[in-house]
Amino acid sequence: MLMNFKFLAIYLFVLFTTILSLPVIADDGYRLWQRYDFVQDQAKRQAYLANLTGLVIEGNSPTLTVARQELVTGLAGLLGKPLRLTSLNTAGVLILGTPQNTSVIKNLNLAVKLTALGPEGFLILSAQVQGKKATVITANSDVGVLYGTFHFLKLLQTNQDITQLNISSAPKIQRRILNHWDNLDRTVERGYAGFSIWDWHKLPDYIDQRYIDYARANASIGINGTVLTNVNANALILTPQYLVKVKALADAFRPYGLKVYLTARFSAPVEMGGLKTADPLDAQVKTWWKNKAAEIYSYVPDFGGFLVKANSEGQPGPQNYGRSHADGANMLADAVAEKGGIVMWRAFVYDNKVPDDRAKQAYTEFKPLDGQFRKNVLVQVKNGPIDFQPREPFHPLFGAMPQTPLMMEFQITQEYLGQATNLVYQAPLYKETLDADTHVKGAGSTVAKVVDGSLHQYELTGMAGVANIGNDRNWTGHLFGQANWYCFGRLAWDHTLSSEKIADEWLRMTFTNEATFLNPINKMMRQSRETLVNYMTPLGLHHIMGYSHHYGPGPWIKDKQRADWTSVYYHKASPEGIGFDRTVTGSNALAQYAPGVQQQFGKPATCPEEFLLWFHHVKWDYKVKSGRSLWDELCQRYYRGAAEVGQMRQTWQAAQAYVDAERFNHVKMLLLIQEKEARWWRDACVLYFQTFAQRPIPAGLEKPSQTLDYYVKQDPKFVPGN
Ligand code: BDP
Repeated sequence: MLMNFKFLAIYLFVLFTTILSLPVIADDGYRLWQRYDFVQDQAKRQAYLANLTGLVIEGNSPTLTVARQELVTGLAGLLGKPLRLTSLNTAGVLILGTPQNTSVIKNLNLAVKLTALGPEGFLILSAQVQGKKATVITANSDVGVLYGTFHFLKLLQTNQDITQLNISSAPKIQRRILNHWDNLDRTVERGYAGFSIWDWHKLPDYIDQRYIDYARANASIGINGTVLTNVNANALILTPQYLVKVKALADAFRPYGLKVYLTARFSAPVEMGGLKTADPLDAQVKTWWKNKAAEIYSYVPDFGGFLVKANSEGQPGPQNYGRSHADGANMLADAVAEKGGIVMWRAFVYDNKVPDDRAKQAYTEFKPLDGQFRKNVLVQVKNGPIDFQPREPFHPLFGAMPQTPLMMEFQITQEYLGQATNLVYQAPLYKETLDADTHVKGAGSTVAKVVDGSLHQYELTGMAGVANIGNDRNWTGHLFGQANWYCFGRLAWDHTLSSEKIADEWLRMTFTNEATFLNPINKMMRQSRETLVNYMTPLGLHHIMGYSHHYGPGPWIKDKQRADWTSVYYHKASPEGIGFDRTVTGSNALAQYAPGVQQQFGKPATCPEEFLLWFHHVKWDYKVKSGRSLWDELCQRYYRGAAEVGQMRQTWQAAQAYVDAERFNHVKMLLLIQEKEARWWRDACVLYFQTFAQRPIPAGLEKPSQTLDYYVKQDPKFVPGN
């Protein structure tokens, strides 16, 4: 009997480790980068085991409890052996806690190191503790310890050495927040990964495991806030019926350091409160919001605050009552200030009735308000002045509001980047904006320094990413969309990380540590955004996509209810040339930038070619840097972009041996769709612009298979997210 038992145990162990070590079992991508698969390299695994003989943890807060759970599950998967709680008498233990809750950590005298790390930073150290070798994960707060725990697990997931650790890490930006554009009926504005993950109908009683896994994933990359609802807001979320559901989510997220925020519909006092006005200077309105805030805090004591889209694209706002954005923001800020809440007031405003270049309007409205906002207001600015295009120059507000903390808004969901059928790794896009030089305090005044507060000594700092998450099994529709969620979090934590490093981490954790897989796929990811720019909007073109749903090409879009929602408004193609003159001879949007930027972008010869048609209207035979005419160059780029998607398919095909069949085929099929879409963009745009340029497609480039008329008549129905 005993023998049988032993045999069974060995059998189960072998079965377990074999299953864990199989590289090609099917996988639907649900586990994201938190797979914790068995470490294949035996020497590495042995070294890890020797340094992980047990876990010492004294604190038992909800946050430390989830940190312990994560370590136990993670290490069981990675090492095939459970991690036991132990005492300090053994060598090779892992010690987790803060100096406040763990006496041995207190005795290590880390105060100086810890002070520098602020409330969320962490230390991971190889140390001698009571004469024995140990690894210590510590911080000033439990959430810092949790962040350190995830970092430590990542070291194992990415096969790093853990014997000589001396890691200290702290976020450069305070508020690292996902913006969900999720509606209460579970549709997601510009969402391409199914329906909303918030199942409002079953909340508050049903806590889907997904909510926990969502919080775990966010904590693992340092995201500490989530706005649950669409910026095109519904006031219903502020009713008790929904606040009790919000509370349930907030409770589930709290151990992971993830705060909940809501969007505030500016007209809520009228719609729900029965008031005659929502005028921010009206005493009754102020009281209504104060009471509403107090009510929210009674459900969610650590509620983060409001995100507001006002007087933009038809949303109500203070201007309806002749008041300014500052009046509106301050009124809400006063309502949440007492409990430490903030207001994130969006600068995404433009008006069709204003006869000025749309790219100028946010600056025109907000710059004069600098210094007029309350201390707990952040103005949230999109990365570029139009709208999340494949490429835009940085928004001119960055650097222009020294007395108002500006928060970055990136779009993780790929509204204008091929939605969920295109593989586009966005770290290079985010980095391009963050590294851009505003020149406002001389060279080196990067956007990143504005956003992290170091340029203007902002007290509040933040970065928002419009989420690409839905209830698809793999969360993001396209498996590689996970890399964009991942890189957003990593860059919000530390904007100095390189796109390559972040992709390397993500690939190792998501797929494998094999160099023969990593090198080509990392390269493919880093190139993918430039590839997309080439087949969609090369040389500074922008906003030429399909109408309303924004899917596929639509450079011919004109005569719509709003000029600034058409394509011809932006490309201005004519028989002479193409491009939007934003210099002094045109809209002079360029004047909103510092002189250093103006000098560079002001002349076609010195303007970086990627922004040429953003700032200049250029003749078709203008000679670009390659020596080609503008027309020839435009064609070459469109063709290059589409051809590169073909190369991406080959690169992926060559990686087959390293990926399980399910995920391999998922990406493979999507790359085929992407290639078709890239050719569609290429052919439609080249044929359309040719009607103005009146020049042949350069020799050697294959002719489009269809006529322009064919492409114009394409009318995709029921595009998701619209
Ligand atoms: C645009 C989207 C629209 C959003 C808007 C915004 O098309 O759905 O509501 O941005 O950011 O890009 O408010």
